[in-house]
Amino acid sequence: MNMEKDKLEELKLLSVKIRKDVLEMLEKRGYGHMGGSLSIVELMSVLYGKQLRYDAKNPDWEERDMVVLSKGHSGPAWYSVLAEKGFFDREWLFTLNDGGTKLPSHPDRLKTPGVDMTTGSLGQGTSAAAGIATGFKMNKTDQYVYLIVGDGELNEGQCWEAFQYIAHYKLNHCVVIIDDNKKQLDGTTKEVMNPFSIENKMKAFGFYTQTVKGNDEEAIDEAINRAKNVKDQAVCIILDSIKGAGVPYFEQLDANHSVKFNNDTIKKATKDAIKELDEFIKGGAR
Ligand SMILES: Cc1ncc(C[n+]2csc(CCOP(=O)(O)OP(=O)(O)O)c2C)c(N)n1
Ligand SMILES: [Mg+2]
Repeated sequence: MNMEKDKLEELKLLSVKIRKDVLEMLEKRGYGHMGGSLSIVELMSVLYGKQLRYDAKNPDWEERDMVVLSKGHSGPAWYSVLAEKGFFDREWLFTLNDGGTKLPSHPDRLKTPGVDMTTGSLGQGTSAAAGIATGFKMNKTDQYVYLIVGDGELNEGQCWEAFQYIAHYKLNHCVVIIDDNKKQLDGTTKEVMNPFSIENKMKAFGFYTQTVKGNDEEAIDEAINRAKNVKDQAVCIILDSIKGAGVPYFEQLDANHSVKFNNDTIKKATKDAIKELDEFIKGGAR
C-alpha cells in the first residue's frame, strides 16, 4: 500500500530541511563531508519521520530503536534530523566540529543525544550493530537497529565478517542499509576497488536483499516495510543513491566527498541551493 499523501509530503519537507541544514552547517564550518551526507537525506527523513521508535525527550528510552551510522563521516545529515525532531537545540548544528562541540564531525555516543554508537572508523559500526541486534534477540524485544553502511566502506573486511554473522543468526531486526552512491573518498567505487554486484554478494551471504531508489522517500519506506515482514532471514536494503543528491552542483562535482568552501563558485552554488530549499520550506510541501 502506498504511503498517505500527507505523510509523504511531510517526509519530503523534512528531507528539504535536512538538506538545507547540511549545506548551512558545512558552509559555516568552511569544509566537510558533503556527498555522503546528502546521499542519505531521504533515508534519515523516512527513519525519523516514520519508521523509528524513539522519544526525543528521553533519548535513552530502553525500548527505542537504534541507528548505527557506520559511515560516520555523514554525521551532519544525522545531526540535522535529530535537531529537527527535538533531540537537542538547533543552535548546536552550527557548532559542528568546533572545539568542545557536542557535534563532532563523526558521531560520538557520549556527546550527542540520540547517537547510540560512536563511528567513523569505517567497518566497525557493522559489528556494533550485529552486537546490538544480538542483544535485542536475547532479550526477546521487538526493537530494531538500522545499520547504515557506505558502498566504499564495504572495502573493509570487517563488514563481511559481520554480515556473515548477521545472516547466520538470522538477525532480521538489524536492517542493513547500504548507501550505494557509487563513489568513495577519491574516486568511483569501481575504480578504487570494484565491488561488482553488491546485490548478488548480499544474496549469496544469505540476505533477503532489495535494491531501491535511494533518494526516494516512498521507495525507502516500502523497502523497510517489506524488510520488517521477513521472517527467519537477515535483511538488506541497497540504496541506489546519488552522492551529493539533491544539489545539482554537488551531484556533478567530481570531488564531492569532502569539500572546501574556498572559492566563489562553490559559495554561490551553495547560497543558491539554500535559497531554493528555503523557498520550498516557506511554501510548505508541494
Ligand atoms: C578504517 C577507515 N579507513 C579510511 C577512512 C577514511 N575514509 C573516510 S570516508 C572514506 C570513503 C568512504 O566511502 P563510502 O563508504 O562510499 O562513503 P560515502 O560515499 O557514503 O561518503 C574513507 C576511505 C576511515 N574513515 N576509516
Ligand atoms: Mg559511497
